Amino acid sequence: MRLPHRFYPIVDNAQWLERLLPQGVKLVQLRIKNMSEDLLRQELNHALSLAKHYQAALVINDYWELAIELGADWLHLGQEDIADADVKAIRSAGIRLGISTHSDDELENALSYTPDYIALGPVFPTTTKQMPWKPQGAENVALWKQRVGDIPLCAIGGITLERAPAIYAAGADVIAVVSDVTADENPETRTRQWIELTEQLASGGVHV
Ligand code: TZP
Ligand code: MG
Repeated sequence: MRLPHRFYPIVDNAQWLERLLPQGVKLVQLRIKNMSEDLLRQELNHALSLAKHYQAALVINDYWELAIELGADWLHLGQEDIADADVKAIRSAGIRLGISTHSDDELENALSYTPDYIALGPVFPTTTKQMPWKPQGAENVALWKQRVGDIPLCAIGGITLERAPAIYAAGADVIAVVSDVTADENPETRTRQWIELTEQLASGGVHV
Protein backbone atom coordinates (compact mmCIF):
# COMPACT_ATOMS: atom_id res chain seq x y z
CA MET A 1 0.00 0.00 0.00
CA ARG A 2 1.23 3.45 -0.82
CA LEU A 3 1.16 6.38 1.55
CA PRO A 4 -0.69 9.47 0.33
CA HIS A 5 2.51 11.51 -0.06
CA ARG A 6 6.30 11.28 0.12
CA PHE A 7 6.64 14.35 2.35
CA TYR A 8 5.56 13.83 5.94
CA PRO A 9 5.85 16.78 8.33
CA ILE A 10 5.42 16.18 12.06
CA VAL A 11 3.93 18.93 14.22
CA ASP A 12 3.05 19.33 17.87
CA ASN A 13 -0.24 21.19 17.72
CA ALA A 14 -3.26 21.66 15.49
CA GLN A 15 -2.38 25.29 14.72
CA TRP A 16 0.48 24.01 12.62
CA LEU A 17 -2.05 22.14 10.53
CA GLU A 18 -3.86 25.39 9.82
CA ARG A 19 -0.60 26.71 8.38
CA LEU A 20 0.69 23.63 6.57
CA LEU A 21 -2.37 21.91 5.14
CA PRO A 22 -3.23 24.85 2.84
CA GLN A 23 0.24 24.44 1.27
CA GLY A 24 -0.74 21.02 -0.07
CA VAL A 25 0.45 18.67 2.67
CA LYS A 26 -1.36 15.32 2.33
CA LEU A 27 0.32 13.33 5.08
CA VAL A 28 1.03 14.82 8.49
CA GLN A 29 1.64 13.58 12.01
CA LEU A 30 0.39 15.19 15.18
CA ARG A 31 2.93 14.38 17.89
CA ILE A 32 1.75 15.92 21.13
CA LYS A 33 3.54 15.28 24.39
CA ASN A 34 2.28 16.39 27.81
CA MET A 35 -1.25 17.68 27.39
CA SER A 36 -4.21 17.07 29.69
CA GLU A 37 -6.73 14.58 28.37
CA ASP A 38 -9.51 17.14 27.86
CA LEU A 39 -7.30 19.48 25.88
CA LEU A 40 -5.86 16.58 23.97
CA ARG A 41 -9.29 15.38 22.90
CA GLN A 42 -10.15 18.91 21.70
CA GLU A 43 -6.84 19.25 19.87
CA LEU A 44 -7.17 15.89 18.14
CA ASN A 45 -10.76 16.58 17.16
CA HIS A 46 -9.81 19.93 15.68
CA ALA A 47 -6.87 18.38 13.85
CA LEU A 48 -9.03 15.57 12.47
CA SER A 49 -11.60 18.00 11.11
CA LEU A 50 -8.88 20.13 9.48
CA ALA A 51 -7.35 17.03 7.88
CA LYS A 52 -10.76 15.99 6.60
CA HIS A 53 -11.35 19.43 5.13
CA TYR A 54 -8.02 19.37 3.30
CA GLN A 55 -8.33 15.69 2.37
CA ALA A 56 -5.09 14.88 4.12
CA ALA A 57 -4.11 11.82 6.15
CA LEU A 58 -3.58 12.77 9.78
CA VAL A 59 -1.43 10.34 11.73
CA ILE A 60 -1.90 10.48 15.48
CA ASN A 61 1.18 9.70 17.51
CA ASP A 62 0.83 7.68 20.74
CA TYR A 63 -2.84 8.07 21.70
CA TRP A 64 -4.31 4.87 20.32
CA GLU A 65 -7.37 4.84 22.58
CA LEU A 66 -8.31 8.37 21.58
CA ALA A 67 -7.58 7.55 17.95
CA ILE A 68 -10.16 4.74 18.12
CA GLU A 69 -12.65 6.88 20.04
CA LEU A 70 -12.38 9.80 17.62
CA GLY A 71 -12.49 7.72 14.45
CA ALA A 72 -8.94 8.46 13.28
CA ASP A 73 -7.59 6.67 10.20
CA TRP A 74 -3.89 6.59 11.07
CA LEU A 75 -1.76 5.99 14.12
CA HIS A 76 1.98 6.03 14.76
CA LEU A 77 3.41 4.01 17.64
CA GLY A 78 6.89 3.48 19.02
CA GLN A 79 8.14 0.13 20.25
CA GLU A 80 7.15 0.74 23.88
CA ASP A 81 3.75 2.07 22.86
CA ILE A 82 2.96 -0.95 20.76
CA ALA A 83 3.86 -3.33 23.56
CA ASP A 84 1.14 -1.68 25.67
CA ALA A 85 -1.45 -1.12 22.94
CA ASP A 86 -4.39 -3.28 21.96
CA VAL A 87 -3.35 -3.81 18.37
CA LYS A 88 -6.39 -6.00 17.69
CA ALA A 89 -8.70 -3.16 18.73
CA ILE A 90 -6.70 -0.70 16.61
CA ARG A 91 -6.98 -2.97 13.57
CA SER A 92 -10.68 -3.71 14.20
CA ALA A 93 -11.28 0.04 14.10
CA GLY A 94 -9.74 0.04 10.60
CA ILE A 95 -6.83 2.21 11.71
CA ARG A 96 -3.61 2.09 9.71
CA LEU A 97 -0.45 1.82 11.68
CA GLY A 98 3.11 3.12 11.37
CA ILE A 99 5.81 1.84 13.74
CA SER A 100 9.20 3.32 14.69
CA THR A 101 12.34 1.23 14.45
CA HIS A 102 15.96 1.91 15.34
CA SER A 103 17.61 -1.52 15.24
CA ASP A 104 17.37 -5.00 13.72
CA ASP A 105 15.44 -6.34 16.70
CA GLU A 106 12.98 -3.48 16.57
CA LEU A 107 12.50 -4.02 12.86
CA GLU A 108 11.73 -7.69 13.42
CA ASN A 109 9.26 -6.80 16.17
CA ALA A 110 7.62 -4.11 14.04
CA LEU A 111 7.25 -6.43 11.04
CA SER A 112 5.35 -8.91 13.20
CA TYR A 113 2.46 -6.40 13.26
CA THR A 114 2.36 -6.09 9.45
CA PRO A 115 2.41 -2.30 9.70
CA ASP A 116 1.32 0.14 7.00
CA TYR A 117 4.72 1.78 7.15
CA ILE A 118 7.99 1.36 9.01
CA ALA A 119 9.89 4.39 10.23
CA LEU A 120 13.66 4.24 10.52
CA GLY A 121 15.63 6.76 12.47
CA PRO A 122 17.54 8.76 13.25
CA VAL A 123 19.03 8.91 9.77
CA PHE A 124 21.21 11.89 10.76
CA PRO A 125 21.97 13.44 14.15
CA THR A 126 18.94 15.23 15.52
CA THR A 127 18.33 17.45 18.52
CA THR A 128 14.54 17.11 18.32
CA LYS A 129 14.41 13.81 20.21
CA GLN A 130 16.92 12.33 22.62
CA MET A 131 17.71 8.77 21.67
CA PRO A 132 20.44 6.26 22.43
CA TRP A 133 20.73 5.27 18.77
CA LYS A 134 23.55 6.38 16.54
CA PRO A 135 22.63 7.86 13.16
CA GLN A 136 21.66 5.22 10.60
CA GLY A 137 22.99 7.01 7.52
CA ALA A 138 21.79 6.49 3.97
CA GLU A 139 23.32 2.98 4.06
CA ASN A 140 20.81 1.70 6.59
CA VAL A 141 17.95 3.36 4.71
CA ALA A 142 18.95 1.23 1.72
CA LEU A 143 19.31 -1.89 3.85
CA TRP A 144 15.94 -1.35 5.57
CA LYS A 145 14.24 -0.87 2.23
CA GLN A 146 15.53 -4.26 1.11
CA ARG A 147 14.22 -5.80 4.31
CA VAL A 148 10.76 -4.22 4.37
CA GLY A 149 10.05 -4.94 0.72
CA ASP A 150 6.62 -3.58 -0.21
CA ILE A 151 5.96 -1.95 3.16
CA PRO A 152 6.52 1.79 2.80
CA LEU A 153 9.71 3.00 4.47
CA CYS A 154 9.74 6.36 6.23
CA ALA A 155 13.12 7.93 6.98
CA ILE A 156 13.31 10.34 9.92
CA GLY A 157 15.83 12.28 11.94
CA GLY A 158 17.96 15.27 10.97
CA ILE A 159 16.73 15.25 7.39
CA THR A 160 16.71 18.55 5.55
CA LEU A 161 15.39 19.48 2.15
CA GLU A 162 18.98 19.55 0.90
CA ARG A 163 19.70 16.05 2.20
CA ALA A 164 16.39 14.64 1.00
CA PRO A 165 17.24 13.66 -2.61
CA ALA A 166 19.97 11.26 -1.43
CA ILE A 167 17.65 9.72 1.16
CA TYR A 168 14.84 9.20 -1.32
CA ALA A 169 17.42 7.75 -3.72
CA ALA A 170 18.63 5.37 -0.98
CA GLY A 171 15.14 3.88 -0.81
CA ALA A 172 13.00 6.01 1.50
CA ASP A 173 9.44 6.07 0.24
CA VAL A 174 8.60 8.90 2.60
CA ILE A 175 10.61 11.42 4.62
CA ALA A 176 9.36 12.71 7.96
CA VAL A 177 10.68 15.99 9.33
CA VAL A 178 10.15 18.16 12.36
CA SER A 179 12.68 20.96 12.58
CA ASP A 180 13.42 21.38 8.90
CA VAL A 181 9.91 22.79 8.57
CA THR A 182 8.88 24.01 12.02
CA ALA A 183 12.18 25.76 12.81
CA ASP A 184 12.46 27.34 9.37
CA GLU A 185 11.93 31.08 9.23
CA ASN A 186 9.20 30.49 6.68
CA PRO A 187 7.61 27.08 7.30
CA GLU A 188 4.97 27.61 4.60
CA THR A 189 7.58 28.26 1.90
CA ARG A 190 9.74 25.39 3.12
CA THR A 191 6.72 23.08 2.95
CA ARG A 192 6.00 24.10 -0.62
CA GLN A 193 9.66 23.46 -1.53
CA TRP A 194 9.40 19.93 -0.13
CA ILE A 195 6.25 19.29 -2.12
CA GLU A 196 7.96 20.64 -5.25
CA LEU A 197 10.88 18.28 -4.65
CA THR A 198 8.55 15.27 -4.50
CA GLU A 199 6.88 16.44 -7.70
CA GLN A 200 10.27 16.76 -9.40
CA LEU A 201 11.17 13.26 -8.21
CA ALA A 202 7.92 11.93 -9.63
CA SER A 203 8.72 13.43 -13.00
CA GLY A 204 12.28 12.07 -12.94
CA GLY A 205 13.74 15.56 -12.73
CA VAL A 206 16.03 15.16 -9.70
CA HIS A 207 19.47 13.60 -9.96
CA VAL A 208 21.57 12.77 -6.94
N1 TZP B 1 12.01 9.93 15.82
C1 TZP B 1 13.20 9.60 15.33
S1 TZP B 1 14.15 10.98 14.96
C2 TZP B 1 12.89 12.01 15.47
C3 TZP B 1 11.81 11.28 15.91
C4 TZP B 1 10.54 11.82 16.42
C5 TZP B 1 13.01 13.49 15.45
C6 TZP B 1 12.95 14.06 14.07
O1 TZP B 1 13.08 15.46 14.14
P1 TZP B 1 13.99 16.29 13.13
O2 TZP B 1 13.88 17.70 13.67
O3 TZP B 1 13.38 16.17 11.76
O4 TZP B 1 15.38 15.75 13.22
MG1 MG C 1 5.34 7.10 21.22
